[in-house]
Amino acid sequence: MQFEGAYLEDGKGWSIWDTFTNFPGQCPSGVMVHENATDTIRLRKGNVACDFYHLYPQDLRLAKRLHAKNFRFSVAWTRIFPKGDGPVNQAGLDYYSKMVDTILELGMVPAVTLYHWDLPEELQRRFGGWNSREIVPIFANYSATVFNALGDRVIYWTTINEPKTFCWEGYGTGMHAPGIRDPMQVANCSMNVLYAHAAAVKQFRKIVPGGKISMNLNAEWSVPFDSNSEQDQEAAQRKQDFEVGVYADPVYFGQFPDSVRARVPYLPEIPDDLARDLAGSFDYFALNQYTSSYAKYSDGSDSALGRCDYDVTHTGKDGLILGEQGDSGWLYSLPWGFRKVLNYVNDRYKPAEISITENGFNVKGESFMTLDEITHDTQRVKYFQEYIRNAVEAAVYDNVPISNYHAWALMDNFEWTDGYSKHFGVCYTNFTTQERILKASARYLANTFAPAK
Ligand code: PNW
Repeated sequence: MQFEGAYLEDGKGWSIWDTFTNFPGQCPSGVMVHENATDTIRLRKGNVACDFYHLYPQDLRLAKRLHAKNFRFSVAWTRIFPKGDGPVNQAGLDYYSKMVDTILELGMVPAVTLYHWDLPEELQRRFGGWNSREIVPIFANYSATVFNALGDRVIYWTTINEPKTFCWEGYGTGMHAPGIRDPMQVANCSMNVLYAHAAAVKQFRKIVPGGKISMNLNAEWSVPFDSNSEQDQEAAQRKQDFEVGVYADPVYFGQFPDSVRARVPYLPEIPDDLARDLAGSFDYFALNQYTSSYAKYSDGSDSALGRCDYDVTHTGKDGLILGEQGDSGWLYSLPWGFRKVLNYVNDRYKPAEISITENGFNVKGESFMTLDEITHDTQRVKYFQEYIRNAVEAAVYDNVPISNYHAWALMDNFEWTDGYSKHFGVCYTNFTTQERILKASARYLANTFAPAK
């Protein structure tokens, strides 16, 4: 969705993000994608985006030129099953098969994500998408179809990207597609994500015996607002429980965290059969890490899965701001927070390996800058420099088993509800000409990951 465009080509079906962007304000929440340019109709939508669908051979060469060793992409469910299930669209499978071949020919390692939020619209209409258990066998069937098509060449897989983000924003706040505001549906979504992951992994073991699979979880580091306050310390842990623990604890420990069970009465327990299926279903831990925040105790009348009994703030007790601010309201650069999160995940879950599947930054005010200013992205260079150093320190001094690092993102792309107003690329994308122009951060990563001479 964020890169491909070609939203109706070669048999692709309609996704909930196609609806959200092409019918602005018509979802239940009434939320509209941000428009920041003159050509607002085109820019609100992901219909064209980076046109990666057509331009991927040159974009993959670009990644290779920047010394990328790994290339992560997601499969659009609607290209494989235009209506979510039913007849398979061979053109979609062929497309991703060629993509994998191209990545391998260039000597890079592909990592495939099956679900990065673009649910087939038909499944949302038929039974409410992730709100219904009906999604589980349908997701497993879609996954099996892709495993069969690419499993002979792809080792690294993830089923679902950032369930916390899309369950909460899609079904809780309505800020993302399908634009629903119902805390109950956040709980259903989270539960169904776990069932769907477990069902997909069962297929995976049969079809791709040598492969490795996981789920991409996003984790912030959480600093107690007042380090002397026990309540704030507990709030910081609670934030990890609600954001990471909801998905990782059932996999590693067979149950939701206690703090979550105590506070979300309408969240069911993990039944034994699900716990059994989830056990061992993360061959590695796929971590998306961007930011950190202060956690502060609040008596939380807002008792939903997305946020509970804690407040998040970016300004600390003495007015101290936690790291340098990015362009997105939630994004603050706290390099040592990265090392903390890596250690937190390693200590709590003891994964065999951690693959960093996303890490990146947007520069404050970038969409209002001249091209010259954009390409001199000192703040982003500094972010990568310090974050990568902290990952290396985690690996070397703390013995955290980090196996891969994927920067987010190769180029500016469609940033969900922020449309084209927020830029995470290390290459600038000209959305009119589809030209990619290297920013300093692209050269920085290229130098950092260049093979030793
Ligand atoms: C991720 N947070 O979302 C998504 O996986 C990407 O699709 C997206 O483009 C990228 O990060 C940048 O936003 C996140 O609050 C959303 O920490 C929120 C957070 C982290 C990642």
